[in-house]
Amino acid sequence: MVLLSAGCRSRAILLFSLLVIIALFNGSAVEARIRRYKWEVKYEYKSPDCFKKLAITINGQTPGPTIRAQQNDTIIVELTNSLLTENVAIHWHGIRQIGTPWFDGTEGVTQCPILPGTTFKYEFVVDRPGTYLYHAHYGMQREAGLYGSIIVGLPEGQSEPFSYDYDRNIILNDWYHKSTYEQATGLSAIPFQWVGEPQSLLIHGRGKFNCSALTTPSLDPGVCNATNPECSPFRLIVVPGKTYRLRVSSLTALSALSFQIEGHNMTVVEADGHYVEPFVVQNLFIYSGETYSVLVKADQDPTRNYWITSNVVSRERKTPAGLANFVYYPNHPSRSPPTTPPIPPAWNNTAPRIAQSKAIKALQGFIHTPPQLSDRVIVLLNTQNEINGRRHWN
Ligand SMILES: [Cu+2]
Repeated sequence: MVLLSAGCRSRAILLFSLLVIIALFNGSAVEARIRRYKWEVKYEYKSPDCFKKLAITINGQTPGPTIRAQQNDTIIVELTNSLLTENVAIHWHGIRQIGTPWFDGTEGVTQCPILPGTTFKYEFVVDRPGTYLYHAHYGMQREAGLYGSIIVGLPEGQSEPFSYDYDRNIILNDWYHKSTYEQATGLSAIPFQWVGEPQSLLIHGRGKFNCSALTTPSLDPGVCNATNPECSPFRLIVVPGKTYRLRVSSLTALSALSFQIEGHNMTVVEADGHYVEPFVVQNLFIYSGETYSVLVKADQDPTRNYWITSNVVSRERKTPAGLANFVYYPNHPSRSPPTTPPIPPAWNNTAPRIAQSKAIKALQGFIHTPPQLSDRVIVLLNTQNEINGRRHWN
């Protein structure tokens, strides 16, 4: 037993308290943080592909701001609905919401909608590293531009099982000139009225519609203006010799896409928030709701720029390619590549798409083996029926 005098005891208590404080402080330096966002969601006129229409923005942007966090951080989004006449809810796509199912954002299922003029606070933990998305889960607001990225890095001091110099992010989308209300009216009409192919493919919220192709030209030159800076192409600026981790995700309404960077291979290292055994592709096939990370090395002729393209696959191509620029620093960013954009495999060529699906395997060391035996079996029956002139899927 150790005997301490009163003065010594108080010093010991002080020392102990200090140690506890230091331990807590050190712990909090490497452990989870709280990341707060204040979002205002509203309708604004935007010209993402040079054609002016109402879009839904977050703090004036579509795609919305990127949420960047580290594993186990808490995300707090205070969302104010300024849509005036519409409810809203946001789904955090790929976030497991362990312990917080009420913040999953599926309106009518896990929460009441956020009413116009009100503010709702989402609060959840991002418990896995990787590339995720968020998007509206009310009506067809996602198709009106209410979506964005969630990027979750590893905690300080840990490193990914692959190396790169810079981390960049691109969201792909398709874009219709009809309002989501016109689209929904046709889709639910008897007989069903097909909405048709999208007018444009957007690369990180930017596309280029050929204004002279408007079927009903407008007298108002502002309706479609090819020189509007809002539709200048997205530019990914790269430093020669460096390797980029490019996070590519898609939130299309309809289109399956092929994504390509002219003259550059892409090494797939992550799919939907899981590390995968690396494999190399020229075209990355991506379906709505998917996310990938690819490694791209800027190892081509640095005196010129290159095309980044997105193209429809699975359906006959009626929408022009989405185009962006892969710019080698210090070339001028607005300098167009001297070539024509590369052509992806034919829309109905399924072989490379199947090959990509087959190549996706969990990375050794990161395999979550399912249990050998199931404790419960749930059989789901999917049906398609005509009921009162409408097609129903259940
Ligand atoms: Cu989703």
